Amino acid sequence: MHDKLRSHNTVDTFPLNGSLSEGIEHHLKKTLGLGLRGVLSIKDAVDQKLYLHIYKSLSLALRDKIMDKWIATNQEYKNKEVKQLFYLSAEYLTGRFLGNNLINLGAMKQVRDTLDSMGVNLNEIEDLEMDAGLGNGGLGRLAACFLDSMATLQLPGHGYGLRYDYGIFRQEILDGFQVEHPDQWLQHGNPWEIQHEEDTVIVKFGGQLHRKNLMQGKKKTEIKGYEPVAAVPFDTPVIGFKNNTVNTLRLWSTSVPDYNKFDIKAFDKGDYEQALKDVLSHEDLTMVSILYPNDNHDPGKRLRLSQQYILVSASIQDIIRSYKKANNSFDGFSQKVAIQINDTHPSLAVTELMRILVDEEGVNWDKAWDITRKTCAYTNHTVLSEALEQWDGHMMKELLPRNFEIIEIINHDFCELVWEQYPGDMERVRRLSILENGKIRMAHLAIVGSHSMNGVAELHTRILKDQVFREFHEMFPKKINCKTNGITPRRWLLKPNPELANLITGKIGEGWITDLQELRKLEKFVDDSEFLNGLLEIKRRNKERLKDYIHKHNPVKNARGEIVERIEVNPDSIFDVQAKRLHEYKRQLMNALYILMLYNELKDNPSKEITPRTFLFAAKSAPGYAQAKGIIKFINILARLINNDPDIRGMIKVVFLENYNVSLAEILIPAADLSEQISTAGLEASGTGNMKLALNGALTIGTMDGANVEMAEQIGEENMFIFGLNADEVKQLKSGYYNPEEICRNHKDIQKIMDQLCSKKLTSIVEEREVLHRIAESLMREDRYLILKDLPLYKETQEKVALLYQDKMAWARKVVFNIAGMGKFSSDRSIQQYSEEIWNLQETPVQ
Ligand code: 26Q
Repeated sequence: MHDKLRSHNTVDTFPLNGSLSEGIEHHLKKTLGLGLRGVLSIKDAVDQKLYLHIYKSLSLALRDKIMDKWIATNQEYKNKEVKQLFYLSAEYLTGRFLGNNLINLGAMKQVRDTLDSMGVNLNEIEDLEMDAGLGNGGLGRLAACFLDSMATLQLPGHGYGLRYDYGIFRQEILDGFQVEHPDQWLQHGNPWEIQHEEDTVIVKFGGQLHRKNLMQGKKKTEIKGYEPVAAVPFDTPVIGFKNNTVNTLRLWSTSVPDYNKFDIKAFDKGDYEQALKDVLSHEDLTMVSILYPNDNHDPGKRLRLSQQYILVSASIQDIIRSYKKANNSFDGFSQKVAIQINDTHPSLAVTELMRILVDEEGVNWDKAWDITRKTCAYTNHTVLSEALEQWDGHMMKELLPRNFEIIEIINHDFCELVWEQYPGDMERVRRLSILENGKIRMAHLAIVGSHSMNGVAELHTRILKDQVFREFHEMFPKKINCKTNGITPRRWLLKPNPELANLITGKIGEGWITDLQELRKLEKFVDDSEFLNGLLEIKRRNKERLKDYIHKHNPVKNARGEIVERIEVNPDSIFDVQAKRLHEYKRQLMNALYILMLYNELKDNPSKEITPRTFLFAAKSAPGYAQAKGIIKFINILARLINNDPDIRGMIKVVFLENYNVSLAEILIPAADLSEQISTAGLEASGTGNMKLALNGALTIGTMDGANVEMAEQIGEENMFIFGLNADEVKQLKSGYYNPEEICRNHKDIQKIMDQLCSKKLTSIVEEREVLHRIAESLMREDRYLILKDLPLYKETQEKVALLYQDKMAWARKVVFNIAGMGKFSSDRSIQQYSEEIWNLQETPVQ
């Protein structure tokens, strides 16, 4: 294996010395009890091949080492009485902890050497850890990057979330179809978390409201006959990069789950409710907790509402409990506490904070409302209407009677305000109202209950202001603001691409790791051929590492799961990567259709020479999203057709990488030459994979959408492959006339692929023909995402990509401008802006 690729040489700063071995041995012998079977040293564990135990005891030993910093950080925040930020998110897609913690602790080399001296390879130990996949995609990974940046910037900021028993499903591709398996990430225990039973809180569901009369005509509301659910917190340390800060990610668990009750067969069909309903009571239902595998789609399920309320109620209770330890009035609450609501999933934070302040702490309504709005801020991540959460009013009233009542009061007051500002405009009141048609529009609640709503890129924020929430913007012109997303350079360059990190550090020093704008200095070296060759060689080695991974871990499997074939890819070909959740608006289908067109050209011209290319797809589809699953099947039909056709002479290859997750991303992204960011303009709020790929030296082919627009500003449009309709043109076309059949009439190559999809040419299997037919039909009937419209320009642009790749040095020069332009897209910059413009935190170094 390419060991060099995974070691790195930034200077270690954390004193571990011999004490680390002692720590590991202590945990092997005593914590894990292996002393009883004769394991008295690490060597003994190695001899007995107890690698999982080595992983666990190493992690526990490291956790012991950071404990003092963790305690000191808490003390510092308490003593200085600094304002603290609590990031509320239903998702944290953190991936593995061990490698990342070693990097941030500055202990990677020592640990690698210590283990090497005992004949243990750290990489193999790292691979034993399960990913913490407590998120779907971009939103969850963003939350994880933000935690890393807050700790690195020495800001008092913590995460609250849910400790799902099952994270995002494990995906298998069998006979080209996606099959889902439950993700048992906790099956071997989790050495990074600490359970705090003493901080258990009770979350109340259902019940009846009772009014008590107090003095001076005041009333108090109490809930009686509710169903209590105990939420137990588990804390995970969030370690800053080579500083003393250790913040906390606190995840709530509601379960002593009975795994036997969980029907795994029904789970496979993607039907969570059914999987659980028959066998579990409502009480149990809220106890086994599962991540909903939908991204950008809200199925409106009751169980999901329960989860969201557990997150919100437990977290707000916890925040208030610790606030009260240091304060005896709520007057200064918003000077000490900030709450960031990550999409609308935790937007009940608004009503829960109101409920506790008013009902339990006796604060009067107007004052509580003032505190709530000054404390809360909301981030929007989507403009897709099917993703905007709306809860059924009856469901909410039954499950959360007091929170529902509070929504009614807030809405009443808010509608009155609208009416005052726009007298007589009843239609406007209706459009802005939180409650409409028996539904609660959670985004409206979040906007009204916060002092800030931010978009995640400039274009996205423009669309929020001018279109989706135009009338809110009119009423509160200062509320909507932009915080362009970013990624942490520690996990997305330093850790997964150590050779590139070293090459960069050799040129400009290691300042870039915590100040990514330093990368701009690389522009000086665009004519330095040694540097350019270095970039190309490193990319080549990263591609070989991916080639080995694919050969070993990504074989073609039949319906029974038997291996049919091992896949060989050509590292001299362009590695063309589209890795993201599968969604129609992201247009994986456009990429696939282009591949079919290219295949046709090669079949028509058997002697044609092209730039060899490997098309790599990685994507999970929501289990219930039939069209997306059909596209996965289509890509795999293409792969079978093309990879086995001798006429193609290996010039193009199609590979679907199964089970895309953070750990696979860390192998895939450093190996990419070309990054596919081809969403229908206006629909991808930001994207963050675009940033990760460019930072690792891939060139982008993309539309002017999300953060691509700002990347083009930083990198120079001439150093990217931008094509297609822009957001304004999409809007215009959608409101006017568009006939996809016309595109077919004018483009013979497109007409041909549509015919193929509807004919028997691509496959002889009936079930597969139906999949292809459905795809063709959706394109011809509506083509909602304007795939056929953009396809001709996409094809033209892909031809430019192929041409440029022939000139290695010209390609490498563009790579330099891409990496050099990525400074803006550090999550450190995003967090600095959140801190200064929304949260008002103070940098708080720990001694
Ligand atoms: C909602 C209701 C019920 C069940 C599930 C959901 C749900 C869950 C996850 C809805 C949406 C999500 C995730 C959305 C998401 O990841 N959005 C992405 O956020 C990124 C970070 O800001 C952006 O870069 C992407 O553009 C955006 O698509």
